[in-house]
Amino acid sequence: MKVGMLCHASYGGSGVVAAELGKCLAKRGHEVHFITVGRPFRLENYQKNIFIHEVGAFHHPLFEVPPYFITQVNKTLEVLRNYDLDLLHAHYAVPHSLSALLARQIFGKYIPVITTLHGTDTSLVGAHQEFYQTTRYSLEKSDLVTVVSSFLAEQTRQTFHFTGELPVLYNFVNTEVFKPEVRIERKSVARIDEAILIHISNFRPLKRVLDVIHIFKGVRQKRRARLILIGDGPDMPAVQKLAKRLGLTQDINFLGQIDNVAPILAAADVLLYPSSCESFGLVALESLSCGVPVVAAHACGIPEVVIHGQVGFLAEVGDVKEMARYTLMLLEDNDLKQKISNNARNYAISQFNAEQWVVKYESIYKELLNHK
Ligand code: GMT
Repeated sequence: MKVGMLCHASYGGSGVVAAELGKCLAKRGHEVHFITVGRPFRLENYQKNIFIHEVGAFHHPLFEVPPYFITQVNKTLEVLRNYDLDLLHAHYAVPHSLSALLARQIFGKYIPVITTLHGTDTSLVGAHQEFYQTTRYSLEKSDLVTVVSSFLAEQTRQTFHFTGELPVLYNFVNTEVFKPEVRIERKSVARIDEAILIHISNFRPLKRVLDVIHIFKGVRQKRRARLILIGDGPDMPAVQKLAKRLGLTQDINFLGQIDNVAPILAAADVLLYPSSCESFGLVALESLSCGVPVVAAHACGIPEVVIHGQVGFLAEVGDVKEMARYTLMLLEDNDLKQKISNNARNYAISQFNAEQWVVKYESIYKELLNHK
């Protein structure tokens, strides 16, 4: 098959899922054409069967902001005309779903359009007044809409009064990249007597990185520990200020944006993931795949990924005391930590391995093409 994949290239789970799906499909012999602004960060190297078509930014004094939507439709149309694609797969509804539908209409020949919803496209962006009608329209007109969790299916039904099918295709992980064996030496990031806690996100308010600092404070009061923060974003200044106020700056490694997180993640003892909502929580899955237990909030789709008591622990959103207690429990009981860590790795391999979910995407594509 020849697949046109529309996705965001910036840091974020939806772009990661699109890139990983594209890589797996390409390995399975399909031709994958990414249509994005820039190179999705998980598409590092040249790979056979993968093509990247860059949506340019058109600057003109007349436009206060470059009209991204129109340039993306044009680029998609150009790819449709030159590469004889079989289908278009839009990751993240806004605006990719609508871009794919409009490009198909201008192309004048029917090919299936699949939209995969990732979470914020439904909950934050799509539901916003300015985007609501167009997002709803693009869901109604897509040939198939898939979601990354049951939580997101329910939320989409409620928000958009969507009555069509909404198959859940869980996100997946490359368990050969995210595995315990790739870990860096602990002593390269922490002192020998320090437990290592880690958090990775885009530091948006929804990620509650301030909670991470409070949880760390709770742990740090009881034992030596180091917090590794990966990523950057709007809450970074507040996080740095709080860390300073609590006297924790010396115990925190602020690493900023890092592309290849697996070796550092795998060296950690616990991932702290207190988001107020995650439709799925890809970072949590990557952590489980590395055999690193997750302490998270019981919110939205997170319990579908992090099974409480088996691969990590969940507490109510904002309950930093309980999250610190769970973290300490793991750090202080070696047998428990080892058991949860083994469970986590096995669970990621059996439930969320890339192969299993990519085959599902492939069969959905085939089904749509058979009904063409
Ligand atoms: O979480 C973000 O801010 C980024 C966002 C995205 O679209 O890239 O992540 C969403 O999609 C990921 C991949 O499907 C999910 O793992 C994240 O849970 C989801 N984020 C939210 O629902 C907040």
